[in-house]
Amino acid sequence: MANSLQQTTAAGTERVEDIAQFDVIVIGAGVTGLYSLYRLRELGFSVRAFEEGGGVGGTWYWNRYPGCRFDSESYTYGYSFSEELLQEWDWKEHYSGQPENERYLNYVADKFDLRRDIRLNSRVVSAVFDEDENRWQVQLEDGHRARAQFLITSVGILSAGYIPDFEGIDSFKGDWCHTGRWPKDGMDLAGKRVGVIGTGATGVQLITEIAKEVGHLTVFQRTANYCAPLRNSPIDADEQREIKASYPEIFKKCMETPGSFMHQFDPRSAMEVSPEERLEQYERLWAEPGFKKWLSNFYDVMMPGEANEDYAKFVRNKIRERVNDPVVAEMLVPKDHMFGSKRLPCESGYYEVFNQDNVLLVDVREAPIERITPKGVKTRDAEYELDVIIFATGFDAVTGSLIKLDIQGVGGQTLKDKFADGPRTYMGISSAGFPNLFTINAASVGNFVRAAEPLVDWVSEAMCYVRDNQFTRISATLEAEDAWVKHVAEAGAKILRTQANSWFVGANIPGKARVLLTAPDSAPVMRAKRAEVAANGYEGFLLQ
Ligand code: NA7
Repeated sequence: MANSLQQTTAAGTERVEDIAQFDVIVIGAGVTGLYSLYRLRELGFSVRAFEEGGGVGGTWYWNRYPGCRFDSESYTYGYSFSEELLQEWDWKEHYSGQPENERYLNYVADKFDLRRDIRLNSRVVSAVFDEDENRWQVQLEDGHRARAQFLITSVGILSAGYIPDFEGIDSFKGDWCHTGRWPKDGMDLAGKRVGVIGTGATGVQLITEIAKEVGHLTVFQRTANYCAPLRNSPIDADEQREIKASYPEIFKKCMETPGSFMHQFDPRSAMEVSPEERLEQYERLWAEPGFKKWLSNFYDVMMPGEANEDYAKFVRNKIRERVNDPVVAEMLVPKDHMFGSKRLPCESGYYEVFNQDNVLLVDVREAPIERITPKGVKTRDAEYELDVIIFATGFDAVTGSLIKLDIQGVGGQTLKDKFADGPRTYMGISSAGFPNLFTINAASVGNFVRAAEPLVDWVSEAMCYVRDNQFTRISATLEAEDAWVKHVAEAGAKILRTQANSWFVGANIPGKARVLLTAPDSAPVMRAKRAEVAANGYEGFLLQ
């Protein structure tokens, strides 16, 4: 019996029939997991969600570091499936903060009575496909098991935290943490000597906020980022009414754009217009909130080439204008990667932090961190004494959280082995040899909720198709998978996101294969492709 699970375990012999059985197991109760649970239940599936955290919310449960907030407009980030929910929920700020976002997802869980099918504090340690029964068996850290025909990994793309393998972390006498595991009770930073390693979107938000209370702040920066003002503000009563009245238009706009954000590119090239007109547009958009600065700008600002470099120069000068010390300013000006090739942090006073007397910027590209000592951080050039170290060092994106699940498919093949040279999937969703597994976290593109809803709808319909046609298995064919992997490499090579060393291509993790981890195509193209696949009887999938 190849790979079938005889239930002789360390705990004794357990009959398969005694293990909890479901139609679908969903791993993760964040934005995508909650909607998967809702949708699949509506379609008559029995579902159980396992969530590692002590509460629902995923990203918005774990990332409770000071300053954590949306960088896309709050009202584009909510679920669209319930008009009642849309009308009931008042987003308080244009770019809502983590506490409110976590409250929102808890509100959704309560409103739709999702909690009864969610098991919290449930870390999945393995998922094994039983080839005889065509069912996945999921094992939790606490010994609990469950079986289901389908398995959905709603584990997020940025959830496996990464801390560089610095020697000596355990010898540090002060407190330390990774931003993605910020303690629920907070960290006591007031008046302390705090060091932050990392200046990505997370570091930028965190540094700006904690600079208000720490005694002294040392920022260890390896790569300067292009950051732009977020310009957040509260939503007043008139705006609230307007937002609630225009949800259909807001969502329609989002669905038409490449990343499902509500901003449309200007169809003109930056290089087609006069320098004066170009600058006028750059300045006008710079004064606006959020992503408009680049997503409503000339279309070629976000493509490798002359327009991109022209805009990069504009942003570099904006940074220089805000920092008093010209030497520090030059350290904060990015020069080694194209504008937009890394995710662009939005900030609310980040650059002014470096004008404070109690803030020190340390260039750890010039003098890398050698180790953590009992007293603090030792770089090639100096030792920095600290009471607290915060690792804002990012995530093992997309595949990291999948590999941690120890997923074993047909013939005992592990997803870890299969993904050794980068993800091998068809459209991010399915991988040959892993039947009835939907790697939904690897298939999202752009604004998360806008991407998640149609994706979950598609996967749910695929499951209905399997159920209604009495199939037992669905998985990508090897041919479809090969073609998709080739497409990701070829199309991916041409886009901005693959041009820098970032989590988009796994380049932030030493030893990880350098491959675009998401689809290279826009959200509308991906939705159209999935619709075509379904219309053609799930072309590219093997149905058994
Ligand atoms: P990011 O964007 O991956 O940023 C991680 C930061 O940590 C970045 O500045 C890294 O420098 C730095 N880092 C990583 N390893 C080291 C070592 N060994 N030494 C010094 N500095 C290091 O993660 P975030 O959490 O900020 O953002 C992730 C996403 O969350 C973001 O894109 C948004 O979509 C939300 P590097 O740039 O690699 O030189």
